[in-house]
Amino acid sequence: MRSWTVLGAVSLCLLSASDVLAVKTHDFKTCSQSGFCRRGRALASRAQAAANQWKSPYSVDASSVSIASDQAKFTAGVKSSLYPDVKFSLELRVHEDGVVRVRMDEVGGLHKRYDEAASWALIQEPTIHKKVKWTASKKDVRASFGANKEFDIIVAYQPLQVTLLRNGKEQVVLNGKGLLHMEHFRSKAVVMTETEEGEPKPEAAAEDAQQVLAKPEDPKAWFEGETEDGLWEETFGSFTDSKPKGPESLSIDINFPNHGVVYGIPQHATRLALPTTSGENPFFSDPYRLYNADVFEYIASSTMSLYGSIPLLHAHSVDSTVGVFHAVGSETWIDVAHPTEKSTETHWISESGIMDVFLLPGPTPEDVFRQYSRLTGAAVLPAYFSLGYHQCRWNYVSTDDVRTVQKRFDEEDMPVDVFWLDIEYSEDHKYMIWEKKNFPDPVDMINDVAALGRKMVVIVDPHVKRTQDYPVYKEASELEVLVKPKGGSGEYEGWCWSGSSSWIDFFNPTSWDWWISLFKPHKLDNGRWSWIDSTEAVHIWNDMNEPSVFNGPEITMPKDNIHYGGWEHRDVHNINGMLYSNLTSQAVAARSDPPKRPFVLTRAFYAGSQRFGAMWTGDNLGTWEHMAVGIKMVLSNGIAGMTFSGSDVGGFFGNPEPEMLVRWYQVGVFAPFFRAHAHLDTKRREPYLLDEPYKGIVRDILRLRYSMLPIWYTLFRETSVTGIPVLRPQYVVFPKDPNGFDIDDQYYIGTSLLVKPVTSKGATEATVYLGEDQVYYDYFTYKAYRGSSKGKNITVSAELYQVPLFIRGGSILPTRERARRSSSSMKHDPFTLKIALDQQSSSARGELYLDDGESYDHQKGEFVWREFRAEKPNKKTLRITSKDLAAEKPGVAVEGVALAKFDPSNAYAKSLEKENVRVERLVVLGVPGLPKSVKVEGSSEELVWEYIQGVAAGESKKEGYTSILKIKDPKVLVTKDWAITVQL
Ligand code: NBV
Repeated sequence: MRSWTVLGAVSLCLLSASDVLAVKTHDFKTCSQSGFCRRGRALASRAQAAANQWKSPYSVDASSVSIASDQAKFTAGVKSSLYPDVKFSLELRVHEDGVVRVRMDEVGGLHKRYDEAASWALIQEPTIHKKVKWTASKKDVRASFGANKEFDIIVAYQPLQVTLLRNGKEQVVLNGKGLLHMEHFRSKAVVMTETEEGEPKPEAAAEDAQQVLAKPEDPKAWFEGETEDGLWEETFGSFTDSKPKGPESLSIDINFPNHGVVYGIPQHATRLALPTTSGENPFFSDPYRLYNADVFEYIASSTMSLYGSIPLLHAHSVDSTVGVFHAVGSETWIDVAHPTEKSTETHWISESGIMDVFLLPGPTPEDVFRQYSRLTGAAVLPAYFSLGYHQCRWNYVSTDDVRTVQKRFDEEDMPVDVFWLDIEYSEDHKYMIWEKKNFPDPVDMINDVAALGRKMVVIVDPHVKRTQDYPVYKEASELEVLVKPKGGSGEYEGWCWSGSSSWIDFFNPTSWDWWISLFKPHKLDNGRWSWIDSTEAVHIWNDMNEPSVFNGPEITMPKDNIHYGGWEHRDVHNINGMLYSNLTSQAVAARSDPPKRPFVLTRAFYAGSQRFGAMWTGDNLGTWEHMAVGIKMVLSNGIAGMTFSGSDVGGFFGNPEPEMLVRWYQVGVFAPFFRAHAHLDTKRREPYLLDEPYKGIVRDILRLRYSMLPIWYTLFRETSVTGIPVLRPQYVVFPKDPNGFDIDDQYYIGTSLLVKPVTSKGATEATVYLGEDQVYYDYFTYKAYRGSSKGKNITVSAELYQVPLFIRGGSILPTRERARRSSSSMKHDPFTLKIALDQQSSSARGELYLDDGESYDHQKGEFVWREFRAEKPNKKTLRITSKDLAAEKPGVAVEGVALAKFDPSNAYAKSLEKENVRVERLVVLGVPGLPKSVKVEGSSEELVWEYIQGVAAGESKKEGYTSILKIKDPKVLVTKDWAITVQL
């Protein structure tokens, strides 16, 4: 193993990646190697050992409680009995939607704690409830809220404890176990000795000597321990963190006495329902760590940090779902325990920052999603092309290579929307500067790709090569917008792909307009550099933004580096990467006038990153285990807002055998972000290189994706308004079915499609859980399966060419079935409606949302939003209708704006009408008998239809091939209201 520190001036690109990048778990801290985590856990162990004797030293000063008369907010002073001179402030607010915000800070301390995490995560300052009133008594202050006053929030004074209840039942309890500890700022005690001449001098302590903190009988000893532990300096490997402000960690227990499962706090490679890390026989020995990190060859089951961090947890039970969001940007560790099957205890330990906890009261998963997205924003409505298939590898090595890959896709009739360029397109890894030898004609290449309606995505990493001939560095240096080293002067220098590098400090507002202008594909008036040899068809990939620093501690930036405002990197580490994708997405949008929707892929993320684009799960391995865990990670990212998420198809490392590659495509096709990618050292594996039958299977998978684009896009409209993720785990769709709480290898796309990708070698069958008494139709064969109200497993065939995908009875899905080369060529294609009748009522419902897919005109009302229904008004009639949803719900149609009125004949809708965009086929599944006639209402003409006899939806005991009614070309427009009547 070669260590980064000995690389010196050797340019990293001279070495092969596998040669230099043997980073393993020992490059990253465990809790016991991190001072504040160790202290936090030690405090928890002392509390546990002391059992009932343990008492939190923190209490609310009753005389200081101040209640705002006109709004649901109160403030109070908090004291710790251990440090009577130290002052803390507490503030509670109830928001309009019932979210409770709890903030605690140290006041008048030696330094200020970092309190800006929420300002980066939140979309706006939440509105405080006007009607909720706090009432204070001698022992607590409390308020009731909710439609029926079902929620109570109680702040007990002595000790400080915050409890949220619903209908008298405890939902969330803060500091119920007494682990709250906000380490106040203090001066370092200097132990003095004497020089030989008798002069006083500070004692030189041995590197790891522990200072006595308190005598055993001192109450500080039982709370904080007897010895100082890593308060003032910390060494890990060859790195020393100088901790100039000393200890400032924050720990708090957040418990859910009535919720037995927790989900969220991505990103970790583990199951969706988080396994325990403490209590009896914990599954993992370390807490879940949130510290954005570039972990090479990450482990498929671990609590180790990965590239992104979202401090949002869902706690779930059959009765309710609640959420906790802690707006903290520093390294955070979270222990999870289940003292009983029906309860959960969590312990959050953060290195710095204030306590800024949001309690999301639910009580359904959907409510929690809405509450969280009102805080941090919903996922952006993506550019339509970005939902297509993305072809990437490290690297397509020349402009001609890109052209050939495009040609091969077309020759093999494989649809694709985007070709990607990894770091080797750039000269010496100076991003945006083309390497001239192999990329002599970049604009021609981009135009060749764009001529066929496709796009390119090009990587722009955040490390900036420190050389004056790189305009990005030169200008950043002149503007003084680079991150500073410890002490706060000069430019921080570290190593990355570009050799000696610096990093732009996006916390510095001076960097913002400048960064945005760099991406303009034309010359700038101010004489500064801009990317003129690029075009609007280029979108951006932000990698390495944890940030990854090859010679830094834990492959990232030293914590004592300094950002704008004098904040240390430790305070903002987890937020840092989000600012990069935020600014990049603004830059990509601003290239055109009026702006167009940008596509930016980010590796690092934080709460709120969903507003700026997509993410992927980083450098996975080409193993079955990684394939399987990728699904769980994508689900987990989704419930924490990052719904536009996917994993590298094929696995980044390794050379998957054809069977594995096929299965990996079957996983990727059902992820919101669908991209194949591969490491520099791997063999080429573009899908057209496969032999038959694999090639044909993958072609069908790619075509399946394209046929389903309307479904994905319609779901993205919903998520961009409600925050409800596109992929929904079993517990989200069936929150009251405990059998589904642990299920994370199958999931729903929206609420209409159930998928169970196959992730094991040699599989020929799969078991699928149906959590309701409903009919499920095989998407491909239309075979009907029946669930049960108690839940039921069915076994289905899953040969290599098959992937278990079901349409849930009661749904209508719009698809576009004509095979095309890319999404842009499908714009005016007709639709097929797949109508899956419900078992009980033989009815069905679905939606279709469409807009131009690239501009922001949808925010001005340029779109089409339809509702399709199938209903049986009487035994003899089945009526299928299309109606305008947007006119009915103008205020909730699209993200960002509340349209007062919707014009159904807006210019976009007219353009579809002009092109005669219609429904060309309806496939009705489960029809209860041979129809007598099928007509469009208002017309006497009998439509062309075909009926295949089989099991009807309502024959609840029967499985097997379903009855199908195929209606051919009814010539009904997608923009118009219409009805088709089937006489039975
Ligand atoms: O830019 C090279 C790679 C990229 O292909 C990959 O997707 C990223 O996750 N990058 C990491 C840097 C080096 C990985 C060994």
